[in-house]
Amino acid sequence: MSADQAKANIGVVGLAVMGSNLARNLASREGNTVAVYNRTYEKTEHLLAEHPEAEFVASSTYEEFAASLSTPRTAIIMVKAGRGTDAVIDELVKVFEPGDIIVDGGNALFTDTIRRERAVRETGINFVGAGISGGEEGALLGPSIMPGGSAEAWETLGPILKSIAAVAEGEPCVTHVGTDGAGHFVKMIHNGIEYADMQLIAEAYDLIRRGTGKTPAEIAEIFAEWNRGELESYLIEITAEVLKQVDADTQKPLVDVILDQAGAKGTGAWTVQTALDLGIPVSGIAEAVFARSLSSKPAQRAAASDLPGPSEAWTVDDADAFIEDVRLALYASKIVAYSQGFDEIVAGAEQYDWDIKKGEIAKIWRGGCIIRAQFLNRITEAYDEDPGLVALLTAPFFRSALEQAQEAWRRVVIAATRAGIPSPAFSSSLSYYDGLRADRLPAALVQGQRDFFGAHTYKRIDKEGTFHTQWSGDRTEIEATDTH
Ligand code: NBP
Repeated sequence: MSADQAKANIGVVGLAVMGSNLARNLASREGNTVAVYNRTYEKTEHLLAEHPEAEFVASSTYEEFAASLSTPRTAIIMVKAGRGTDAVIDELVKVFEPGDIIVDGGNALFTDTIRRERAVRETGINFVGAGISGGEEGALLGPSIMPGGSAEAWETLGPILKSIAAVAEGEPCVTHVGTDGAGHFVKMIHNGIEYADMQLIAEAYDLIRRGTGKTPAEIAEIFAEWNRGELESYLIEITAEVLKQVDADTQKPLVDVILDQAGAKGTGAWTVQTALDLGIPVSGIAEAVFARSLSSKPAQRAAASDLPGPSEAWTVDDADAFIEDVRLALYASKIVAYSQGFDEIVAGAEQYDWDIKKGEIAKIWRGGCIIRAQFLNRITEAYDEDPGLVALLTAPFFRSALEQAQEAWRRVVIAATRAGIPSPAFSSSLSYYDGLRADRLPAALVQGQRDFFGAHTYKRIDKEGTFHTQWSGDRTEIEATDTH
């Protein structure tokens, strides 16, 4: 940076695909001058050469970078999550001053963000963990942004983030989610729901293809049609594009040439691990994570490939009716995935003492992120009508959607089971729905078993208190308090 360059009002550290696009997005907004820094300076030079119009203020050291920013300094870190983030924070803390703001826009685990926020706060510097969704296109044109951190930091940061966020129905897709790790927590849940949504769409495609014999290009048309209805969403839209694609080398549908082993970067697994700790059943998300794991076990799949399946071949009698059933099953299972995701948000907010507005979260996911969908408006309405809603799927709108879909949903799961077609997300979502609505669950028997082998006690439906049966001998029941 030369001495005569203007001071920048915002900085970006980390100029790989996300950081450079976010820096360009910031630079394109009125009134912003953007300072940039990358560990490997060649990347900075490359960005400057490619985008002179952005008028970046570049630095090759952290000291220069800090000096290039007006105070209070604000810098967004966009580096590989984990050790890279810690390394950059350590450097920034040395050159920043109390009142400055460090934002981590990477995909950090929320518990790391809680730890980092606590440590940085001791220096008087504000630390904000902000989930940023939407991939490289979102970073450039407008992402959905989920910032945590203090209310004081949000005051400075809010206007800047609002200026670069996606806009949905006239509203910027950013809100102050809650303190410390709340933003990264909500981003994690976003990604978990994304896993479930993608798996459900994949199952729908597989069932239609195998049940009706339609080609990927024909199924692309079906998805394009669905995208004009209640399933309208980015993921349905891009699914139609992917299915339409023909491989230039083989002239086959590209989807038939792609190796059927799905990768994962870990945020889906975090969602499930956290849900296990919080005791929240996110079965749709978990099955989506496990389906990717199963797909990526070629040795086991090869060894099991000659295990028997159903003896009869399967085709559906009425293709149009079956496709409509699959659409309804997809919609119902999607409602379950979102309901489970929001359950986890509620449990996380309770556990970590965050005041998270569920309706606001659904609103900021309407644009700029991978799970953007029409459907999110219905979620906002549901929480606006009843902020204490105990389960999203019981809200009037979703209740009636499930009522309309449930028979079709069952037909699809039955057909898939008979035909030996894996549909883990469809079927686990239906089981969850049936479990939740059941008058009585076999959990009573589980309690009996637990009491039998471990004297874990049980409660009764007809009396207050805690009980234990003496399973050997005369099998009498005693109030558990008497056993102590
Ligand atoms: P990467 O995750 O590939 O990280 C590369 C960047 O990290 C480079 O700038 C690299 O500097 C820097 N870096 C590393 Br690696 N270790 C460092 C260290 N010890 N000190 C300083 N810098 C270090 O970049 P990305 O794909 O642009 O993603 C950035 C963040 O955004 C990640 O946390 C990612 O999870 C998140 N995110 C990505 C997407 C997406 O679609 N890609 C979407 C949403 C969020 P170098 O040039 O010197 O190696």
